Amino acid sequence: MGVVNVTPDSFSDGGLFMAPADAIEHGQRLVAEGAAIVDVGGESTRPGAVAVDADEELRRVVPVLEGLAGVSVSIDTSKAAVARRALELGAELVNDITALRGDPEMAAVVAGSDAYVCLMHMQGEPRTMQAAPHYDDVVSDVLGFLEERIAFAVECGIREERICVDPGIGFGKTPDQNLELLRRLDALVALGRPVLVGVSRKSTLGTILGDPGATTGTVSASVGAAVAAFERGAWMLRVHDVRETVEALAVAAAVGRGQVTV
Ligand code: HH2
Repeated sequence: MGVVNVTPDSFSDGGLFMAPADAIEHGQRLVAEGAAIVDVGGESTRPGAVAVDADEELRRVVPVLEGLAGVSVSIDTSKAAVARRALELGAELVNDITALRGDPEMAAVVAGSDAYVCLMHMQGEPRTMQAAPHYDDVVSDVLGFLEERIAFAVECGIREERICVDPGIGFGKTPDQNLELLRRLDALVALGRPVLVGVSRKSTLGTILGDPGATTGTVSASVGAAVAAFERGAWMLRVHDVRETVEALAVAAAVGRGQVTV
């Protein structure tokens, strides 16, 4: 999954793709580099980010979704109005970092479509989530949350085979908690739903490399994390640097098979 952030303030690429033409070209490039789907988002969720309203989010993403007609697209939003419009424009997946908790109408919008949905774990909300994250056991807590959100989604009429889950790396978690979630990803895989992991360029990677105040991580560190997640059963990786990740995963997969070709 390649990331297309149509935002002025995303943590690693804010402002680079605010012009629709630039965002569209970027999305097409990510597909050419091997992305199976591109995740278009109009609101940053980095720690401390300022919320935007639905009109502004629509203004940012609609021209990009129109320009990416024919490309597999996911919409990164927690607003039902944005998801509804994106689905009309052909989006195949609703990537909701609030796991259907942010907008009371979101579950019905997804249920009324044929779309896939990604349910992500987040403790707190973006503005304050990194203040003092606390868990009894981060893996069991995230697992319990995702089980509850899957049950809620199914109750709302979303078919279980349309649901994927995400541990929400960096969303209300310390670097050690993020690493524990990646290390024990098999516990999430055991839920029986595909697991999406987004660790690309995140600050935990910079912390591992020795900068306690890091706000981002390098491309190489992101690729290392993607391979580690893949080896522990991640089904999709949400990444900014598609070519590098696809090449690394192709090698990791070939080693897993013991054969060059499938
Ligand atoms: N991470 C970000 C945004 N959306 N969605 C899922 N499912 N999983 C993630 O880990 C995830 C996500 C944050 O990354 P980015 O979009 O690059 O930054 P920002 O939120 O600042 O726009």
